[in-house]
Amino acid sequence: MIIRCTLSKTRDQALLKTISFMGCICTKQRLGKKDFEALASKTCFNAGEVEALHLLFKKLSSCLVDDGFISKEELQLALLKGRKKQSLFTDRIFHLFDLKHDGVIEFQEFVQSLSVFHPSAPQEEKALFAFRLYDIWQTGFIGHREVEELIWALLKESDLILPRDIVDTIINKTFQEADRKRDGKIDLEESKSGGNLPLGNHPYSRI
Ligand SMILES: [Ca+2]
Ligand SMILES: [Ca+2]
Repeated sequence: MIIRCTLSKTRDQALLKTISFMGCICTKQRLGKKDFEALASKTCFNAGEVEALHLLFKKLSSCLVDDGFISKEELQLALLKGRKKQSLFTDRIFHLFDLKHDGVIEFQEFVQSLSVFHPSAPQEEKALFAFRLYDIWQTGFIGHREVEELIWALLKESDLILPRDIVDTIINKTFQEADRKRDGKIDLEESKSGGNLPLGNHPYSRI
């Protein structure tokens, strides 16, 4: 009996290993020049840049589990210089990059999302990204509390220490400039028409 159980366990482990290996093969995309060109045509990058992003993607998506996808934990490791911890800012970035909302970032989502940070990306796209980043509770507008939470998270992750009154000044200035209707919240329309939301020099812009 003991021998049978052991044999069965070994067989199951071997089967699991095979399945997981097959899973890796199935999910990892083998991309060629045409794929890079196709993605380039939908984004602000050229085919060479998409190919370079593919190398970066392979590195990021394999840092914990080499499965062809970037998990939230892998994004955290990339953005937070190897520190594995929960972070509001990374959560928001992951949420925005995971366009299909299936819990992982695939290569197409990675390239499409990073395209927003390209210098030639339309200002409207940049404003929409920043708006969705700050609209933490997805209410369709941004309140003081959301800007405050995100700025503190951003500062913490960048190892920057700023006194509270300076952070308050940043928030107040943001609202003075963006909240044109003076109702204490920033909607998408206000955000698009030039209300710059503070993003700072967070490492996400350098990945
Ligand atoms: Ca992975
Ligand atoms: Ca996804």
